[in-house]
Amino acid sequence: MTQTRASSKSKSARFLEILRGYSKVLVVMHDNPDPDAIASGWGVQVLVREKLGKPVRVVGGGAIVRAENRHMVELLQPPIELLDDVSVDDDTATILVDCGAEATNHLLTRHGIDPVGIIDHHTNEITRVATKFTDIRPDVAASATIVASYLREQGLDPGPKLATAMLYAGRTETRGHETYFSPLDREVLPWLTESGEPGLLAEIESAPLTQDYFADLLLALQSTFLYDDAAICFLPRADGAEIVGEVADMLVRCVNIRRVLCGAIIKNDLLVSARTQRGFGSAIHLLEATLDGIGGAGGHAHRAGGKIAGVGPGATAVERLHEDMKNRWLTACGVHRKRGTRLIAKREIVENLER
Ligand SMILES: [Mn+2]
Repeated sequence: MTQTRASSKSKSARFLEILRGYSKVLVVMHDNPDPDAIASGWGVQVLVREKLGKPVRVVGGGAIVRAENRHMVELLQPPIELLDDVSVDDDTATILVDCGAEATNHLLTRHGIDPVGIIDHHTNEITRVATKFTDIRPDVAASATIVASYLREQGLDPGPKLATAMLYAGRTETRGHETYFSPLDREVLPWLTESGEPGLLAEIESAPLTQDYFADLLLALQSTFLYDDAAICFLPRADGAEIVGEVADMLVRCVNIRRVLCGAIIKNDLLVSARTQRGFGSAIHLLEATLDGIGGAGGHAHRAGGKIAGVGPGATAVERLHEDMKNRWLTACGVHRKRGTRLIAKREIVENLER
């Protein structure tokens, strides 16, 4: 809901006022935190530490897999912790950043803890959970923009590393057709640029890649099928969860592909990523329709991700799941074609191997 009565107090002032009632703060990022979640959590940590002097931990579940994100963490050293478990007492203010209370991909949902506050920019957010503080702005490119605006309101200098993290968050969130800036982004980005380091940004973006990454990529491209303008790729192998989204980002750049679904089984889950080109449907809506009744999805208009938990073992179960996902995706996309064509012709792949 939008605020109906204009408050004389800034958002950041109200946020800090609520946190004053607690002795410590636990900032929770979504699982497998991305640059936006990391930069947002870090920003809240600096804000609370500087203004209230209270202890703050920034935590998230899962892992950081994407090479650029790992490199970002190495270079910038954000004060984040990756955990499997959290326990929270009444004196701890839990703040969710970059995801909603009802999203399934964070530690609080899994432990049945309601957040005290939410700072986020994801769409389709329903908040049945009664939070004391809610700042959800789907029009803003990155959650980090919102947190940066708090620092700015409070007259705090982010310093070169946090500013770089926040700039990188903005960069990653404006990729793949999510290329909009709200007035707030336009206001905050030049301010962050005053402190951010272009050299560090460049280093992050050319992060070293493992040999496994190239193997994942090669086999993914060989496993991509086109059904009219809708593509599907089930990665035969995935060294980490993030390759799924990266392959989707790459494939949606193909001139013949307007919509793409990528998936890979990691541990016992099928992780999926959907991408759409601008003007060719909403990735989150298509993915929600695809996973209806079998899994959960989250994301934005042109970039979305989801998961089907507990995929049965064995090649037959996997085969059946792929077939089911293919049918669901094509139905969601309104594509009637049942036989796909390969992105790269099999003959070419085989000939190349025999050379
Ligand atoms: Mn975000």
